[in-house]
Amino acid sequence: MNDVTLVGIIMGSTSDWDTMAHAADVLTKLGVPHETKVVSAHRTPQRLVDYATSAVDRGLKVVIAGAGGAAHLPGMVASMTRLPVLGVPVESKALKGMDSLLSIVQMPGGVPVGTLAIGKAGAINAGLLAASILATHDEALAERLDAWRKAQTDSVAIDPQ
Ligand code: RP5
Repeated sequence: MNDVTLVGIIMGSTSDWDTMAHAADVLTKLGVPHETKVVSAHRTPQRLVDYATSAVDRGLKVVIAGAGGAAHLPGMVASMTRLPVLGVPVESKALKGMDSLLSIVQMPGGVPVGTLAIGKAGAINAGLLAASILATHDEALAERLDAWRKAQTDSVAIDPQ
């Protein structure tokens, strides 16, 4: 995409991509310029600092951060930028993502992370929520989002079988 990147989708590992790809897919469908990067809070801490502290100056408007296990990535990013940070708990093998969820959702008051559901649903909704935030100041995007929701509504069968 040639337009200025508005949403940064970051994740702690390449193993998170299968989940976080759903956020990217939603943003692609809605025509929202975005980027995807691996930024690990514990394996690449300097990359995390550089990403979070440069996000505003680079023109990003929303950050979506997905991580699993002791998922401190969203909270650490939020501590270093005033941009809205949406956290996606990635499903972990050992605890099915409950560890990721509790790590992300229980931010002490003062540094918010908007936490979504565990896994695919959370990634999809993070993409939609990022688009909703941007649509408050982008009428064309608001119309695309309305159309997306209408198509979803129209696709729901009334007959269960
Ligand atoms: C976290 O640890 C990542 O977000 C990932 O969900 C989890 C496992 O990472 P890998 O060991 O698969 O790289 O940092």
